Amino acid sequence: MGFCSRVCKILRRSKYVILLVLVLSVLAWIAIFSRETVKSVLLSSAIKQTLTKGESLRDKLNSRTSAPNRLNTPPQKAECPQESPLLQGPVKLSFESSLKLTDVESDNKDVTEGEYEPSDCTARQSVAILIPHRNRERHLLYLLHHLHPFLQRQQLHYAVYVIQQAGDATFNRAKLLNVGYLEALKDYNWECFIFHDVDLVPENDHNLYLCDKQPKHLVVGRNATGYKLRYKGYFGGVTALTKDHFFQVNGFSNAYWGWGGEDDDLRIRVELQKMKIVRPPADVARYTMVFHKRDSGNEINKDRMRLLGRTPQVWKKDGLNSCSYKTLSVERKPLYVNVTVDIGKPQK
Ligand code: UDH
Ligand code: MN
Repeated sequence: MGFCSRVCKILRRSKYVILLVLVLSVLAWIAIFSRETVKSVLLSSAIKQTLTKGESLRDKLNSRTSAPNRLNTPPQKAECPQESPLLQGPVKLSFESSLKLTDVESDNKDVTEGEYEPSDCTARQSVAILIPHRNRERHLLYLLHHLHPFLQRQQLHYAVYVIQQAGDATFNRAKLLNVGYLEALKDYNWECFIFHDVDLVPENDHNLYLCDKQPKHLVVGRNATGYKLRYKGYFGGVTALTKDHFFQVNGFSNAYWGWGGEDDDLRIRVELQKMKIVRPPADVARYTMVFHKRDSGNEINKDRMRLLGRTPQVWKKDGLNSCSYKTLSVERKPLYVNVTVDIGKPQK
């Protein structure tokens, strides 16, 4: 018997065993392969989930942009339309002495800790509203009552910050607004800031609380001035500057204690940067100022003309980068974030 026939005999005898081994190994391969496939499908969906989670977290914390496509994932909601379908135009304002904070809170259930975002579309901008404040509770109530629905009709993602000057030293509107900017940015990367007097209530929701390419002045007219611009170059009351505009001019000066001048100082800073102030049409940029007398602690700043003269020389070192303050509390109330701050007092 030759070598071949012996081998052939063995092979013939064990052919069923070999066949069995072959079939089993094929089955084993199929099993292993399909487990790997299931595993990899599960894994990739887990990664995807983590990424989306990370993305929304980062969004929340820092890097929301108005760009529709973030991290190459399709946006969850379509961007809100260029013009909100909810706008009403001129609205009738009411200032009822019976109005209570709890009423305004229950009218605005979709606002949490002062923040709101449309549920059915992605807002075109994220806007922080900064209100300098001391001892004007009634005005604040009227403003919140009108402003929350107004901003919601504009389909904005926004939050309201009230920056409360502690103590009874002379009032400093500009420094409070610098503090508001710095504190609000700790919460979220707001791209647009509205610097807003507490007593000015907008009359027409086509006056958009959005930032433009250039700094925007929103108070062309008010009841108290016959709806005319107070003077050429007036840049007070309510203004809208992007995060970058405001950073570029080093914010407001911290040196204006008492009434007047700080808004003109900001205009000078803006002009020094070759930016151009824009305004909405006069029939839209209308406000009602709740009547008030001059507050004690906010007397006319007699030094303001001198200060305005030195703005071109000092703006780089007097502003956001030199704004020293002590935050006493940050209270997250239903309709606004209340930042109470010690900003010191004027130097002699
Ligand atoms: N503010 C306070 N508390 C104060 C002072 C000022 O909250 O004690 C804030 C508030 O947001 C106010 C803003 O700073 O809207 C500007 O101050 P203002 O309203 O006193 O300034 P305005 O130019 O008034 O409106 C000037 C004096 C009023 C004279 C009245 C005579 N008709
Ligand atoms: Mn006022």
